[in-house]
Amino acid sequence: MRQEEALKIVKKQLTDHRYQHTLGVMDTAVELAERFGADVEKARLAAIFHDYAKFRPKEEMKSLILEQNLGEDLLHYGSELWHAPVGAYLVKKEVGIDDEEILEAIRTHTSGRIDMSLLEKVIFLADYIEPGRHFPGVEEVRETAEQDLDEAVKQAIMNTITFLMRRNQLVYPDTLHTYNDIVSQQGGK
Ligand code: DGI
Ligand code: FE
Ligand code: FE
Repeated sequence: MRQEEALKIVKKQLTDHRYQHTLGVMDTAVELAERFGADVEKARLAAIFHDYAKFRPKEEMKSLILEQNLGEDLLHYGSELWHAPVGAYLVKKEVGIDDEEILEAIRTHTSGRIDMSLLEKVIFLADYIEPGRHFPGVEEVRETAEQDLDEAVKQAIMNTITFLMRRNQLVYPDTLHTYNDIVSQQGGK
């Protein structure tokens, strides 16, 4: 699918602010894919559709998670997590994208997971560092992303876990697994 067609489809699902974020994620994902050798066209499409389900009503997302077996355990954690797996499901069903690597990158873009592919890391990181993001610590992650993809993903996930803990929010196990997986690959114990 071409960029213009994909953007036209996703624009209808999003607020203007979220559409601008999506454009930022797209440009950043393309840049990261080029830098680290991921498939640029897959990165572009995954980025365009990563937040496709962001504005679906919670009840709809809940029903889809249960009926389509998207991971019932998600319902015990923050609803902010739900749009990622629901997005992967709807992008396949409503948009007709059936590339499993793209769908998986959409599915894991919020929490990450163990053994993330290069494409998944690119999308996860692009979502965190796109130019419209202004979290504390994002500038350090942007600098790390100039050279070390895994280290940048680790820094982003550390920031997210810290943010959640400070707000007394539950940390989804996959979020912790992402952190542990990278640290153990780096030789940590
Ligand atoms: O959809 P975006 O805002 O672009 O970004 P995102 O998909 O990374 O979602 C960010 C939100 O997800 C933010 O409110 C924090 C939340 N989140 C990320 N990991 C976890 C989480 N919420 C909970 N409860 N647990 C997590 O592990
Ligand atoms: Fe998201
Ligand atoms: Fe996003």
